[in-house]
Amino acid sequence: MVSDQQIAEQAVKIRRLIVRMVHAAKCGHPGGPLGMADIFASLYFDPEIFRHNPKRTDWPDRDRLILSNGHTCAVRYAAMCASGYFTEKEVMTFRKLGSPFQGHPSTKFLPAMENSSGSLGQGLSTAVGLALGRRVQKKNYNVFVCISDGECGEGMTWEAATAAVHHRAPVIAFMDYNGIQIDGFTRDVCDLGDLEKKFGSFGWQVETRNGHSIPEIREALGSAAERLRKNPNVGPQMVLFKTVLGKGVSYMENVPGWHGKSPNDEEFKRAMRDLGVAV
Ligand SMILES: Cc1ncc(C[n+]2csc(CCOP(=O)(O)OP(=O)(O)O)c2C)c(N)n1
Repeated sequence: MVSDQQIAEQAVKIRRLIVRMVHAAKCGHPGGPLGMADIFASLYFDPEIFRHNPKRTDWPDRDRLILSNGHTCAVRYAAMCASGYFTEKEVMTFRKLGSPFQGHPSTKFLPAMENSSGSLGQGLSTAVGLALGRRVQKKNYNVFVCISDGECGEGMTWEAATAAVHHRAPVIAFMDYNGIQIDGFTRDVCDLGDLEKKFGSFGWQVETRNGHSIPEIREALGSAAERLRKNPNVGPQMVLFKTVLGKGVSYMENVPGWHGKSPNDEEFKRAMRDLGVAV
């Protein structure tokens, strides 16, 4: 079985690659991806959570992962690269004209993505539909969806949250709950209130976890995955992961400005040093 330490090491590799990709592109979103590196490392490297095969992206029984907050795709590309889907040379074309690794993912250019995204708020609906499809097909693959706190400002998120409960959709949602969105702290832009209570009152099974504790991430996602694999009728599951935007790069941590800009050359060197690379 893969150890927490091995997953933590993958998370560091993923963070280094995110910083290299966004720096090379001279644009992009480093903050959210760095904040979710521990979660994505756990997903892609713990087979008890997420069943996937880098060599067979069209495997019918694979678990599905919908990325709703598409601007954070650097973390998914980097995690997929680390687990053998792509080479570093390929993902380093991130955001370049003609690259499959667009700044917002597109299934047209990269069929290994399960959804195209960038327009926020849609992913939960997509995932609920896929989860209902799983039940119709009588399959036991799981449907995961990554959403963000900023997306709770989109009405469609709440329409999907209602429908998921009504249909007892076998869906596992997890949130990048960093308290930051494009215009600043969520409490200042549009306070979200108590999201655990809100989703709970809709009828979701909700828990709040530390999104930087590998054991907590594995426990939360692993137990949700097991519950839904065994019984597709237990209803929708939500894990709110408390994360720090920019985690791992000292000057980016919890600074809203790093939602969507590229480090300059000096900042790039500082970031890589923070991540243990001598530059
Ligand atoms: C429908 C829609 N409205 C607005 C935007 C512009 N937008 C891009 S990112 C963002 C903030 C999203 O918040 P969050 O995902 O929590 O940001 P992060 O934690 O990654 O900083 C917004 C409003 C968008 N992409 N789609």
